[in-house]
Amino acid sequence: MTLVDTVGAAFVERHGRRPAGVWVAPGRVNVIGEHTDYNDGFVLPFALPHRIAVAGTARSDGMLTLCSVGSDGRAQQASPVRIDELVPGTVSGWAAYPAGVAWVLRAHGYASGADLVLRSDVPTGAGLSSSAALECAVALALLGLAGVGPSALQDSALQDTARQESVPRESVPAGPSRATIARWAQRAENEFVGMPSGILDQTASMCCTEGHALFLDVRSGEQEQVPFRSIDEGLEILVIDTRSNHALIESGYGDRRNGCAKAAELLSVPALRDIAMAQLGAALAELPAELAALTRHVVTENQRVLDVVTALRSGSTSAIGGSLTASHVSLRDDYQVSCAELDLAVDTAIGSGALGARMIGGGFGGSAIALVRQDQRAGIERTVYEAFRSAGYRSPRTFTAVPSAGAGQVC
Ligand code: GAF
Repeated sequence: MTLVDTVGAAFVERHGRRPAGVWVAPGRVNVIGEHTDYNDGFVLPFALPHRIAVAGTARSDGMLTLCSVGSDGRAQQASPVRIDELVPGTVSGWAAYPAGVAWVLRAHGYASGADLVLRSDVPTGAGLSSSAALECAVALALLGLAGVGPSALQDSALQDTARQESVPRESVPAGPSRATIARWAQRAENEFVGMPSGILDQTASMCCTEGHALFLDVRSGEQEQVPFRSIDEGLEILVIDTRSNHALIESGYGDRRNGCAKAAELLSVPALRDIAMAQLGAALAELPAELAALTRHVVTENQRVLDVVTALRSGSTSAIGGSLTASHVSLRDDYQVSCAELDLAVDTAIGSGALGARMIGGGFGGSAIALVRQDQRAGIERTVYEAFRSAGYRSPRTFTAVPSAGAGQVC
């Protein structure tokens, strides 16, 4: 059974009727552009085929019920909440993400109640953006049940998804754009859940399209779908989920974000995005060492995104390996958000033939990606598993990442 069939069946089992619709939203890998989003910079994610599916039906009493079905088929039911009584701090755990989305949508006039059943195959805690996928899938479900759809839905993405699932799609009246829904989902995470994340993950989930990486200029909001055809060059993006998760995830992220804001203030610019490569030396001289290191990462990482986009536009995926590895070194040494497991994954992949590799996401655990030749992938995976075993770490999970469709309604 597909993810969509499973969530539909779980809905019928729980509610005794078919759902009015099923909506999906994917996790992501970020090719490059890490910790640049909250500095008004550039990012380049692509969507994974791994998704969260939400089956739902509207309720007329303003209540939101949530049930999450695990891969073992076990259901976790959250306490029902009344949407017009939601305030930050009233819901905790996984249910805070969907409740936060309902809270934001209510502020924008979309306040209908709903029964939602969720099922995911996005690995959690792996730095692959399962939280944003959850927020985006729930946002689309609640909007769809309220009778609106995002006005800028790229039908190609939807049709791809519908085709994969072989199910028809209902059309709904236009509503907010995909980029707007991404911002609403981010607001739910920032203000309701309390995690000060940037806009990378939600935009990736809402706006990516099959076969492309999404080049996003966070300041202007401008987007470009850049063809990501590594396969034409016999190359793959191998994801190595280290299955490590260190305690610093939230505090470390917030500290770096505050550090960047402080550095921008000391340099009298609105954001570190405003420091050009040519000004970097002079800027660093004005900053205390710790803030200089953060600034060096952000400024050089923005340049690496531009370099990678240039290479991809000219159809040369093999040329991006050096930038990926340079990004990892910068995140490890200057930004200090890597960890022993991520470094081992990256070093081992490169040592066994990868063209480049880097940690992705917020850091302190989670996943790395490696650009590998297809015919070397199995050998590189074996070497990585062996290195983790020798180091006494949990066995990692690996898979090849294929640029996939963004969020949409599938039936
Ligand atoms: C996390 C955040 F959610 C993103 O906004 C981004 O800052 C990323 O870490 C680092 O690039 O995924």
